[in-house]
Amino acid sequence: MTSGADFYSQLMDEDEEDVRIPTFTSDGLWPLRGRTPGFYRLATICLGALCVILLMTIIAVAAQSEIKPEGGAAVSLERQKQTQEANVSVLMDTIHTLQQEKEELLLKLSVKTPTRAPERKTAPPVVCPTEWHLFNNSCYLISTLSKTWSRSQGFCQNQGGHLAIIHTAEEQTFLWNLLPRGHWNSYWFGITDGETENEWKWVDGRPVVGGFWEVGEPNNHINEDCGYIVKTEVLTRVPIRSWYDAPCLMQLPFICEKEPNASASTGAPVDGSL
Ligand SMILES: *[C@@H]1O[C@H](CO)[C@@H](O)[C@H](O)[C@H]1NC(C)=O
Ligand SMILES: *[C@@H]1O[C@H](CO)[C@@H](O)[C@H](O)[C@H]1NC(C)=O
Ligand SMILES: *[C@@H]1O[C@H](CO)[C@@H](O)[C@H](O)[C@H]1NC(C)=O
Ligand SMILES: [Ca+2]
Repeated sequence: MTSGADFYSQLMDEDEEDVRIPTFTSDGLWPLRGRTPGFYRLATICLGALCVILLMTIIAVAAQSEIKPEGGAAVSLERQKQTQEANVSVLMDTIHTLQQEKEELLLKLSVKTPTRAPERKTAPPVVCPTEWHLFNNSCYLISTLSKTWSRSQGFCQNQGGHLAIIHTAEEQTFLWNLLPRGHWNSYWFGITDGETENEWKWVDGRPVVGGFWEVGEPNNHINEDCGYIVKTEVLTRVPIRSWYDAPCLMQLPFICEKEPNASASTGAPVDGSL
């Protein structure tokens, strides 16, 4: 290995053998002698090369120092990735579990929904059984059978109701409109003065106030203790003057009334003393 001074002296010797130029001094610090343009070029190249080597070394070192922490980061990144993967699988399990729970809940809901529907308080009260007609939250049946007044009441009670109790003109008109016209179509409803003559009472025991009697009725013409509604072919007849009294043992069709949710009793015999 040659020192810098030897290197330069060699260069100088070589230069002296080439083109000789006059020696001169500039500031006396560095005696310059026999310097040629070739020498300067070589020196520049060498210095440049040194600089390049130095630069490369610096870059290499810098790169090394950069790679090292990067390598460490890579390891921690790998660990992080593993943790995240573990976490992801845990999350996937959780999602799977939640989805299963959701499906179970949806299943329960779909099972509950149809059973819940009939439990609603709004729908059933406005629904009457087949053949029964709804008016003002009551159900009415116009019978096709003919019975005595007492047996008619028994039949209605077996259906969970009673012979019709008519308090308003609207109710009276509604029922009248359900009845077919005929020669003397008559239907028992829920009034009687069987206990005390001319003291008319509803089947619930309450007294009849007013009512929709035909003019001149009730007259107890032939011991008539039960009330019926008459609808004939005569179109001038009106529902609010259609009540008559009649003998309770007559076999007639009748009008039952019950609450929309009342259920028919089973097995109870249709009975009556009349
Ligand atoms: C993984 O989950 C744990 C908690 O369960 C949390 O502390 C950690 O930061 C999570 N790791 C990643 C990489 O998300
Ligand atoms: C409907 O029923 C209620 C309760 O029974 C009664 O107070 C009301 O007068 C009735 N309305 C008609 C139009 O019949
Ligand atoms: C009708 O329903 C009401 C309330 O739900 C109840 O109190 C009443 O007893 C029911 N009537 C009949 C005849 O079942
Ligand atoms: Ca009478």
